[in-house]
Amino acid sequence: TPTREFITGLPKAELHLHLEGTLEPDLKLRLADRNGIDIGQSTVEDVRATYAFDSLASFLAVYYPAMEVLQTADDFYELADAYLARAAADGVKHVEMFFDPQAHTSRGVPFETVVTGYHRAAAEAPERHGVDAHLILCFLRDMSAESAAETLEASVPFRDRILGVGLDSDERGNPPEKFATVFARARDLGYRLTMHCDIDQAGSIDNIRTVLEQVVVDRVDHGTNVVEDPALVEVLLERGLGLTCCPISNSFVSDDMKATEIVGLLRSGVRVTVNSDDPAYFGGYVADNYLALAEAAGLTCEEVVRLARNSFAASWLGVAQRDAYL
Ligand code: ES4
Ligand code: ZN
Repeated sequence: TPTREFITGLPKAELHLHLEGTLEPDLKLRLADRNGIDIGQSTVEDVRATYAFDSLASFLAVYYPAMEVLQTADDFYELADAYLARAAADGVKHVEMFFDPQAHTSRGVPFETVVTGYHRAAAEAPERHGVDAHLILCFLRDMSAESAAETLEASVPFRDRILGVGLDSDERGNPPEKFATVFARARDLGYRLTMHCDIDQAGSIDNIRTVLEQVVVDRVDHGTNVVEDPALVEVLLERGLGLTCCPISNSFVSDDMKATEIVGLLRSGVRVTVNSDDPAYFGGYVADNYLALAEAAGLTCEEVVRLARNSFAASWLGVAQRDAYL
């Protein structure tokens, strides 16, 4: 069985990581202090005690208010730089990181401030951490399609700093087709497309069908419920489409890691990848996620190598760069 050292030593790409989900309690306290914001907790233990969830809704109820401590471009820079240092320690060589501009613009922080800070960290990452880093703009699906459209237009002056767009937050009642027009426009702007089809959310198999057949995307975030429909698994196989699975996150928002489903898909040849989602909140960075899945499902070293290779194959690196890792 693969050890932590074996997993850390494998070059990996991380493709499902929310920058706002990397806010560790110590940085949260430091930013709150620097910006004069009372968050109601004063020690790392107190903050960590608020990071206890048993559903997506209970997680999001802690996640969004915590972002108040992020105010300046330097704050966003420090958050992303700290994550990139941590990812490098796990053997991550390439990362495509989600960020939620509407969670900041809706409380008065300009779009430009967010992108400037995050992009500076991404641009410095090859030299500082040996990591190639890119940004994916996520729309909050529980906000309106009009708000997503405005956010997309706000991104246009920064489009050379953004690799693609995604869709996150509360999936219930907010299916992919709500954003069909916005995603069509994003494709025209040259962005790559991905969407969350979360674990066990109401209608998630219907939403997976929609993103394969109607609002067609270049990757699917989570998507593990696809096991419910073998015909859709066939579509994933035909297209070589990547799934960005997050085992430890699953165990918080669902009843378990979904190891059987994830590994079943891997063994059927689906381009399954392993990622950390919101590591500061769910308590595991990417190597922890590989290790948890390997232990739960009895993965061989060869299968762990396949997961790592899949992460580059499912990335949006150019073909030449990608092949250097495969
Ligand atoms: C998220 Cl676990 C999860 N699901 C949906 N949206 C999210 N944003 C950050 N983490
Ligand atoms: Zn996610």
